[in-house]
Amino acid sequence: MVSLSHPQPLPERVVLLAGGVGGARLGHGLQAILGRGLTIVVNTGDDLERHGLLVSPDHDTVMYTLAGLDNREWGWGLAGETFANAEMLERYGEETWFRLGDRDLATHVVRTRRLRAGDRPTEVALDLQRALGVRAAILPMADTPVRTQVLTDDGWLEFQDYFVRRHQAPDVLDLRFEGIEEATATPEVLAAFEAAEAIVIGPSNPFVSVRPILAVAGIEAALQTARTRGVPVVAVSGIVGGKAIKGPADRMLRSLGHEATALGVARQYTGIADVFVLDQVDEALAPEVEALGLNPVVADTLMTDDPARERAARVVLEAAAEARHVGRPGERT
Ligand code: FO1
Repeated sequence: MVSLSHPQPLPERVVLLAGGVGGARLGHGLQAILGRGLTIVVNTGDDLERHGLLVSPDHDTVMYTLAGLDNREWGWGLAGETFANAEMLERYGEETWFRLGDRDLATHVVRTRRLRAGDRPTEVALDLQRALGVRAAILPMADTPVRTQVLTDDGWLEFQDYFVRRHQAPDVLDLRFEGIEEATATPEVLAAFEAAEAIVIGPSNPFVSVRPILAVAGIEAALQTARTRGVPVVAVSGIVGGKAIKGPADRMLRSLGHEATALGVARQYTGIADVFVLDQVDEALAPEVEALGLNPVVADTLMTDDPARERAARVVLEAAAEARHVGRPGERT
């Protein structure tokens, strides 16, 4: 058990691995404390093309959240969004099951124009973020396309077809990341890991948000190299009381043969994380998390509003500071 007895100086340069909503909320709390010291490596496996435009849902969810523009009701998209364009697209017979709001559309128009002009996705992403006043850096996990697909009884489905169009109804029996063989960590991602004083794995889905990031050539190696340098890796459970805060992670854990608990998530991070933050409702699981070789930290992890986001972020940073202090990380587990 990590005792938060005497406060250690908090890490100032932090890398957060994030998927959608859960990772975005923790990132928002971390940015409030770290500002430009925060770099978020975001999953791009959920990306898709709609109406000829490239949409990057996890990146955009994180960007809007860190810009303070996020739609708090849905967890994705923009606050105050309207859908006049979607209504017109429907009149033309376009499929609008993946609904692009009028303001959100500007993001995809600018992104697509610049990609067609030959700009790198990372440069485009950083410019979009700066325009919205985001202080952290949100880096795509790779600059080449990766597309997550899930195997169901209806065969292999593109991620958003499964997630949105079919409302996550089918059980997920397997995963694959199309294009992952060609994907390599960008110079910006590698530089962020080299400079990191702590690495955080957000409360995102371990399979479709975190695993694609770690599958990009060079990223898991960069994480492990940082660990041997004494940089702690702190993972946060997205499963609380056996339920996913948002999305299908609990069902996916079960359908992929794991237990849908914080312990089931912790098992995904053995050999990767040094500390595992679980919610107070799951306190009884702490000894079993410790038995996996992860230092359990029990805290209130529900990020219902901005102060809660910052509180959760501070817990994570204090746990990292403590872990770095006791020289825990880097021990070959
Ligand atoms: N989620 C939905 O459930 N329905 C939608 O129509 C939808 C549209 C959408 C448009 C842009 C965007 O960035 C995200 C959008 N999402 C929608 C959420 C998205 O499917 C998820 O946030 C991520 O892919 C999961 O991390």
